[in-house]
Amino acid sequence: TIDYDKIKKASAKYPKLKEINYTYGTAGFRMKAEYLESVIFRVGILGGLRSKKLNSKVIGIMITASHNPEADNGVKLVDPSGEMLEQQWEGYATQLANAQSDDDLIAVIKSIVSENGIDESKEASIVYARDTRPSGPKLVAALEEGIKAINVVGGNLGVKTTPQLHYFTYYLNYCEKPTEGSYEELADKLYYQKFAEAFHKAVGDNPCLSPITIDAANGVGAPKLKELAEWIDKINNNVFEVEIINDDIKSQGKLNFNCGADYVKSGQKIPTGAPLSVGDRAASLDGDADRIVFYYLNDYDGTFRLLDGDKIAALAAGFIIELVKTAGLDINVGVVQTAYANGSSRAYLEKELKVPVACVSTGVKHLHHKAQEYDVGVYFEANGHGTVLFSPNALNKINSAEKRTAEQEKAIKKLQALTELINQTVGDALSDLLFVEAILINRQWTFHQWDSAYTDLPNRLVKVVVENRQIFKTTNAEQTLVEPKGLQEKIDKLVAQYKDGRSFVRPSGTEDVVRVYAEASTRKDCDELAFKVAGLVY
Ligand code: 16G
Ligand code: ZN
Repeated sequence: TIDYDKIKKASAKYPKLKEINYTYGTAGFRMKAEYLESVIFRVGILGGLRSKKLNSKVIGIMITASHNPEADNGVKLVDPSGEMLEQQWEGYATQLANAQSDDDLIAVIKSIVSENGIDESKEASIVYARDTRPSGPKLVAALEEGIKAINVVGGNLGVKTTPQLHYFTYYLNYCEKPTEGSYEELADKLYYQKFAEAFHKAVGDNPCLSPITIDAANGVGAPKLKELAEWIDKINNNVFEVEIINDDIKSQGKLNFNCGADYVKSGQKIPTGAPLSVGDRAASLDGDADRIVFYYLNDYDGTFRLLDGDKIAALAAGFIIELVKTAGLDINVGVVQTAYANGSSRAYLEKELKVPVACVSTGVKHLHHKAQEYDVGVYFEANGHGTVLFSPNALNKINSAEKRTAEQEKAIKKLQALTELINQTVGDALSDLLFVEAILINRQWTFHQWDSAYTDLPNRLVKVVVENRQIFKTTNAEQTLVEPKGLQEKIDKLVAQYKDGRSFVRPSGTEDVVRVYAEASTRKDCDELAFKVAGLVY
């Protein structure tokens, strides 16, 4: 049961910083690490309440600030299925974090208990992990105090990628509960085994491609990918050759610094420490290994070519649609994007692949939920976060399909392998890497061949610092401003002056800025449009 006195006493050690107003946003709580101790203590309590509410199912908690600077940190909760915390509970998280005193905190807990009819006597359990940030251990200690205060069983997974935590949370709830071994080791072992085996199945006996260089952003992806690659090699060491760079997780100040997926995507340039030559294949992970973007140098002029989330979606959708057709299955495939998806990628998906495309608001949970509406939902944000969801209906059809010809049988087996190779709980850089590699191996494609499906329109993303970003209100998946009044009409007028012009303005969910996105048929036009729209906003 819940011992409120115990919570109150424990909470006294983690007083809320008076002047800060916390918000559980798109990526959980995220800020300078020194402001987070009280918040993370309270998140431990919230995890306990959530687990009690859901009949003792295991809740996951991840301590990470992803691609943000090393001095930042953050925390998010993961629901039993491995998905993001349910929206209503984000509000509870914010309320708990902002309770000013220990008494206020108790009052908020009691109100959550009564609003949800929570049975206080229910058992509860939580598993938690952190990335490689130096502030991690101290924050884990605060989390453990919170977990203890509400009398919950906690399983420390140690240092893990965010998607590993999601997957293990799902595993504990929906697969066979392991009876021996430490959770910390199992969360690695079960993960490596699953994805290594699925990779071999998906690759079949196709010849392997040239080595790939992975920039691990000096984060947790480095040691995890190294071990995963060893598991793959143990089965057959002739299939996948990876060289990991930016793998220094010991030195301070290196995490995400001038490297990683976010650096490469936003700057459209090569990370430091990556001497890339024409003919090389490379990719960058972010600090918690849930995003990946690929790149190479064009062989005729040596220019940098980015294969971002849009390109991954096109590759994945194209291959899956082909397999579904060959297999003769009645399964619908859909793609979900955000407004940041390049206009050319959407045109390619709709016109060439003839696949329905939905556009939703920024943030993984929006994409994930929309993707669940299709038999097979492919979702990727342009920044490299995404996955493919196979509905129970699709899995059923794939697993029970009649195999009339050898060709059909092959296609069905391949589809089965793909369903196992993609981490369906959340976008996962390591699983996505293997997924992309497996498709390229099956197709025997170079990066250039993959890239040639369509050409991105020149695009520009700029940040505008404004006095109050809350006054910017959007609709239509963030593509249209409803407030401030009149601004959208002005943007529309500007956009109309440029060939293939498109531009939208939205308040950031993670930074105190407004973002302006623009694309147009030429670099010059696109930059001019972005500049002019930013001028309207400022
Ligand atoms: C968060 C989101 C990411 C999104 C980004 C946009 C999750 C887990 N992460 O990092 O998907 O692309 O925010 O940031 O949902 P912005 O609102 O500052 O543009
Ligand atoms: Zn991340």
